Amino acid sequence: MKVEAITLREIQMPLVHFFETSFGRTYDRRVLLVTLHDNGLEGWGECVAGEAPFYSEEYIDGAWDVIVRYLGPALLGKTLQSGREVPSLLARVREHRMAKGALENAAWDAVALEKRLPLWKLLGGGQREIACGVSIGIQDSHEQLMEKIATELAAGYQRIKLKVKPGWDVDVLEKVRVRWPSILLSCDANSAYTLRDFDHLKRFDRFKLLMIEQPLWNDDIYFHSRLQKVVPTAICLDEAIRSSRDAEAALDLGSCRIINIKVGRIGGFTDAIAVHDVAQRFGVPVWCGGMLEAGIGRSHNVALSTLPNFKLPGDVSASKRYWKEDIIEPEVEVSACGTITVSDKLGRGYELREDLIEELTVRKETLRASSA
Ligand code: OSB
Ligand code: MG
Repeated sequence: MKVEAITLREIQMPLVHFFETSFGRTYDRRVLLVTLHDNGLEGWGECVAGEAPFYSEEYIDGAWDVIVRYLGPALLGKTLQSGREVPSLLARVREHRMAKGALENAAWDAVALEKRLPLWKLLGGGQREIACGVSIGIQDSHEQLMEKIATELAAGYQRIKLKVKPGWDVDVLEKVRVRWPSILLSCDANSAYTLRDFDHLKRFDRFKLLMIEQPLWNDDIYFHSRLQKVVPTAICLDEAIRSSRDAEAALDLGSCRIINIKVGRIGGFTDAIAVHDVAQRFGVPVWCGGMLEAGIGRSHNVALSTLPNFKLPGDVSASKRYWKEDIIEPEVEVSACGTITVSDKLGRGYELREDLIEELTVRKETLRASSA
């Protein structure tokens, strides 16, 4: 495809229920969508940067700005045979991985249509059923949390992940384990603990968790290796793994025994696949994380999850858990046994509801190749 123009748009979507992590509560999402245009051909990408720089340093307004000023101009006018060509075109800009990932994934989305292939096939995937878990945020009360867990288990989800932080951890996990002794259960701290908490984290062992996700600093690999040496529960890294080099360092050091792959955090499909491959080489399973995505990001996560080393249930769940109406048709749906069936359709496999997208749009800007 030739990148003749790039459209950025911000859509605003209220969450069905607020989502709270150790770094804060979100009620409404502001989602940046990008479109690459080549005549009639369009590729769409979703930037997973949050509203504020609390999960990582990226946030929607920063992503918008860096795309308009630097990343967009670096792609405009270029002819691409593959999404794999995008990272090197954007490499001059340091970091800004979520912004880069949105553009790169839009290129893959377009190339899949151009080549008349399902995106999952183009990515090298093959699993036709994706195992789904859910991530359940911190609630106002234990009762509310227990009710949510019961609802998600009844819906069929295969793994429950609880957000934890100091003060919302051992008591909560204890209660959940007493009521559901044998469910697949994990927790995610989003960097809420420090070196002083090693003994505290050791106490999580009795809850037989599948993993403890990112207990220490967002940018740390070394101290997680010290922690993993003394904590029997498997540690999973999320925030700290931004590249295949990070994955290799973490696995060499023994910092984790599981990796959460988020394509936005790593900066696009090419490098997400590279992380997947490193983990596979080490015999370490990966799973697909989520960033409260709308339908485009969600469908891209489904496609990525078809790669062979996605061996644990991901945080890729049904659209309706987050949105009254998603921007894709059909919405992402999860079966009663907690799986998503992967579509055979071309591209991302889900049509866009362009009227709804237009209705939700609060700003829009189109960048064009300067006619030379
Ligand atoms: O750490 O996995 C995380 C949402 C926002 C920021 C960070 C995280 C999350 C989630 C949501 O856990 C998972 C989902 O999209 O369902
Ligand atoms: Mg996480």
